[in-house]
Amino acid sequence: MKIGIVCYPTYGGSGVVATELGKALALAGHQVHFITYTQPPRLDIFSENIFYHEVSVASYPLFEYLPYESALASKMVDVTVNEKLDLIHVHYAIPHASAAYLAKQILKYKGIHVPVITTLHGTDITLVGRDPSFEPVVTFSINESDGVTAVSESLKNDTYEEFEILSHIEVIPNFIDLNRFQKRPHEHFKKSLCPNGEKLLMHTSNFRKVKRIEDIVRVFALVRKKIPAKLVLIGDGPERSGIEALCRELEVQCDVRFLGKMDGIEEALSLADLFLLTSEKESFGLAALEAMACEVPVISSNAGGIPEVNIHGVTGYVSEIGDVKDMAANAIKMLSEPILHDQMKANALARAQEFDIVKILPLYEKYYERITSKSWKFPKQND
Ligand code: GMT
Repeated sequence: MKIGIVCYPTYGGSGVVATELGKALALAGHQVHFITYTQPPRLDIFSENIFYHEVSVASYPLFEYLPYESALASKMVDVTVNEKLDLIHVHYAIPHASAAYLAKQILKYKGIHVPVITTLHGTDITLVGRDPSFEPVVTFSINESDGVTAVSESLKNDTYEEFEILSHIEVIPNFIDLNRFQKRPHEHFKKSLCPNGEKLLMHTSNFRKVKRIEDIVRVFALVRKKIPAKLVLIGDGPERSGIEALCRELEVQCDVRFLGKMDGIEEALSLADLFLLTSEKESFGLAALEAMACEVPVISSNAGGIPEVNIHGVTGYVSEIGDVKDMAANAIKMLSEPILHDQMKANALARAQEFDIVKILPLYEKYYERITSKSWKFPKQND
């Protein structure tokens, strides 16, 4: 199949899922055309089946806001016509689903029909998409997609609750490449971070408000009162300077390391004794799954789809959003009972294996077949 993938070329989240999906599809023999405004960070391989088409927006003094959506729709038209795409798969509804709708209408006039699949990832529904400045367009473009998937049951339910959706939403969970994400014990690195055998707590994210990173620091401060521990925070974003200030206020700054944005995150995750994810919104929690694949149990909130990934009492513990005391108590319990900790590490890995890309890829392929076969096709002009 010839598949166009539209996504945000960002570290983490929907961009990573889209990129990894495209790479796996290419490996399975499909031809994959990425359409984004810059090369996605994880599109770091050479493959004869992977193509990259950059969207550039011409600037003009009149444009206070660059019309990215129009440029994206034009690029989708161009790639569909010239590469004869069978399908366009857009990740994150805003503005990809509406740009795809526009591209589809333009292609119709050229006698070409290309089905569009929209994958909902989270904040496109639970946060940004609900805003009145986007809601009508999001609702319309979801309903006009030929296929719609959500990355968790929770996100599917939120979508039906928040929007007037007339179409079926298929849940296809996020996945993990277990060849890449596996425990790689580098004890000398651990020793440099935790020279006196301290326990290592870790978090990775884009440091946005929804992640409630202040809760992570507060949990850590409580844990550190009982157990010698260090905290490593990976990633960067708008909340970082406030979090640095909080570390100083709680007098834990000497035990907290900020590592910034990292490639090869699995190397760092492998060192952790525990992963923290305290978000107030999280449609899935890919970061937690990546940690679990590296045999790291998770202390998390119960936001959105997190409990579908982190099983309470099995792969870690789940607490109410903001219940810092409960999260800290669970972390202390886990870290002070070696048998329990070891069991949870093994359970975390076993749970992660259920999301192995090898198991999830065929779900996408079957879904693609279903959507393309039900779509009526215009005869292609140059075939
Ligand atoms: O977590 C973020 O803020 C990034 C965001 C994105 O859209 O890139 O991530 C969302 O999609 C990920 C991949 O499907 C999910 O694992 C995250 O849970 C989801 N984030 C939120 O719902 C806040």
